[in-house]
Amino acid sequence: MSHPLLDLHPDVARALGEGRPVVALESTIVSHGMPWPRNLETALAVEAEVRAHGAVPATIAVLDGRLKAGLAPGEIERIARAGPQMAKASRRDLPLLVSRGGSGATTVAGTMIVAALAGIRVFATGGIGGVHRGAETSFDISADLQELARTPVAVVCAGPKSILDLGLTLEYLETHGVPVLGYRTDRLPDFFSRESPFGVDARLDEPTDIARVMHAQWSLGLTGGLVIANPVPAEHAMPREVIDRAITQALADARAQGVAGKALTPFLLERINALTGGSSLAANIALVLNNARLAAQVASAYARLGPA
Ligand code: PSU
Ligand code: MN
Repeated sequence: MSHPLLDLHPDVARALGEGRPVVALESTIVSHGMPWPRNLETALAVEAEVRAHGAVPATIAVLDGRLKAGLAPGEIERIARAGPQMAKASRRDLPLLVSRGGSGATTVAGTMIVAALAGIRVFATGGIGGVHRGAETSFDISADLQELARTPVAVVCAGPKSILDLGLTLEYLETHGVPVLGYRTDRLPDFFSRESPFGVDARLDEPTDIARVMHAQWSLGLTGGLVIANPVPAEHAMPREVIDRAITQALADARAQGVAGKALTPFLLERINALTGGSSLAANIALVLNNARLAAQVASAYARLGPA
């Protein structure tokens, strides 16, 4: 699909025109989710993983006022080098960046919006935003959830990170009619570990089964997205006590320093990386690659089903 504010990378435009599989990738994970230079290495490796599994990667961002679906390596490097200096672009930030000619790295919500404009239906990331712990007083609920409620893109992730309130996140998704599908699991993975105390709506064991649910959802005119929860590979899962201790400490630090709003999630991610001495970074990289692979398989299966 073309839009006057959107630039499609030529490879992405060609694949979409020919009905071949494309996988959207977010850029906040590059700017705010990982430190330089591992962020650049990972972003390039994730693109390669998508290609190796038969799909075309479309990393999404806003650069100099233009929405971009598919970046050149130099553009990914620009975002990676800028790190947290780059604006974090969710739904409410897009109009400001576009009107000012600004640049921003897109969150899950921002990426879904641009992917949908481009006609891309599958998106791979690490973890989604959700309902924060204490949201009953802070009202901090990620715009990612509202986007999943309204925008037709399937998001492959390793589950919501347990910095969030997983139970409330699932309640929100249920209220808004967003299916939460477990890939080869009955339990909701919580990013660093393969299982949380919560279940998923359905377990699906093959990418084709997932593609069929997407196709049915959109054929029915149900316009929102889906969560495809793919557990971290077993060899990279982190011991529950280690990660719980880091999360408790990170949340206490955020409270003590009065961190809130859009700064909260990046602050918690960075603190957890620091407190776990880099082992959480290794897990993060492994699970993003794992999600890129599944997303490429789902996009391929979805492309075979034809338009919904
Ligand atoms: N959770 C993670 N890793 C991430 C993010 C969340 O485990 O990188 C990023 C994603 O870009 C997500 C955003 O869309 O944080 C959510 O931010 P907020 O809670 O401010 O909506
Ligand atoms: Mn928030």
